[in-house]
Amino acid sequence: MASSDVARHPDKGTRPLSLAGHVGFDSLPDQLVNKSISQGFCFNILCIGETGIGKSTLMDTLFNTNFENFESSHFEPQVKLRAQTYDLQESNVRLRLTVVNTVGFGDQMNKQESYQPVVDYIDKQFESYLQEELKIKRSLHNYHDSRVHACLYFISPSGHSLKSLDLVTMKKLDSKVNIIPVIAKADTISKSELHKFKIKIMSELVSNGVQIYQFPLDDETVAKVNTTMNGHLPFAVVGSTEEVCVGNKMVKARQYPWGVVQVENEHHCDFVKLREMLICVNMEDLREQTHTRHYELYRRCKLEEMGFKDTDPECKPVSLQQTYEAKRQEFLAELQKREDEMRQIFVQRVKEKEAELKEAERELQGRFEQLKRVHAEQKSTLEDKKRLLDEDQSSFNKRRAAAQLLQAQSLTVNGKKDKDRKNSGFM
Ligand SMILES: Nc1nc2c(ncn2[C@@H]2O[C@H](COP(=O)(O)OP(=O)(O)OP(=O)(O)O)[C@@H](O)[C@H]2O)c(=O)[nH]1
Ligand SMILES: [Mg+2]
Repeated sequence: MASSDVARHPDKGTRPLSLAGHVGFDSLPDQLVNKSISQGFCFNILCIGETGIGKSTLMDTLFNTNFENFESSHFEPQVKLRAQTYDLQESNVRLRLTVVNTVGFGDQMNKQESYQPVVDYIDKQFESYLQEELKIKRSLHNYHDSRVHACLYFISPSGHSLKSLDLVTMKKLDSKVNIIPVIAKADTISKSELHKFKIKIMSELVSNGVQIYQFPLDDETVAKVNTTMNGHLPFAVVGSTEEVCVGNKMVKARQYPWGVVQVENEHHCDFVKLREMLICVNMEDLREQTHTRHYELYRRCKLEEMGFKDTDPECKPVSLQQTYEAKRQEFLAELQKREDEMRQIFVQRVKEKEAELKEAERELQGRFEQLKRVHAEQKSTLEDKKRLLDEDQSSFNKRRAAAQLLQAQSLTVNGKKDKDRKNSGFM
């Protein structure tokens, strides 16, 4: 082999080699196409827009069918999302399409939280995918991917400016989904007004830092058309499933007393541009951007929230195993710390309780001592009283005995006197 043939690749240590004959791996792109066709595709569109702005009509017009449509009332207490999935087929390509519609968007008096259900819906689909990816037994090949690939944001054809609800919602969503803004019911606005309105919308989006989806320019086969189409954003669309006879052809159109607005006529509106860009040219890029940009961001934030990192503080690479082990140690240390704290709290409580009990015991002892003292004092008082009583009694007894003696003596004396008197009488 010539030395020029074995020149090493400067970065990866690989070297280009030429083949002496046909091998067959040039069929890889065809294999990929065949596999994709047999697997089928999936695409999910989210339509955000006020009630009755023309979301369902545009979807029906875009996919040339009649999806299940539910007319919403203007009295929904809060914004909801309704998703419906359909299996479509065009020649031998199967497409599982999910259309998600906002219900009650912009109908509440307080619109501050109107974007939240939309954000939650998008995050929920990312979360489901992440959970599937993190499973031990993954089945991503037959997983129904419900992540939103494209968000059609319907702007009311006021001709004035974007509403603050539009700006806030798009700002909240631009890092989560590919936003394609469209001016709805563009047949209700004059051509010159529409031109100014488009410029106004784009400048408002730029000044508010809202990142809308840009048709990609990296694939040179579509770079030219995508560059042109980026300049037409936001697309001014008209939807209709009604067929009207124009010339000798039946076309989708909206018929008015003064004329006919043809949906697919590029002089009348941008419907064809939207269909081309969304379905024919960039559907795969929308799917890819969803996976590589928006989902990746969600995944990264979620894993970082969970404590996973690619590098340590010294910027050295850290494996999942190391992160897991570090987290486990951190968790165990935290657990130990909590256990120690709880033990300390327990000991402290026991000490406090013991002190409380001792205090109560001391109090009781004090009261008991006092009662004992009172009791002793009362006892000695009573004993004093008893002694006095006894003394009184004994002196009384003495006096009584003396009185009795006196009495007895006086009786004896009187008796003798009587006897003497009697004796003297006889004499
Ligand atoms: N002038 C005009 N009217 C339209 C257009 N698209 C839809 N409409 C009309 O607007 C009304 C509401 O259209 P829908 O497609 O049901 O609107 P929606 O946004 O799906 O409504 P909800 O699902 O109830 O929120 C219907 O009467 C449509 O015929 C349009 O491009 N131009
Ligand atoms: Mg609808």
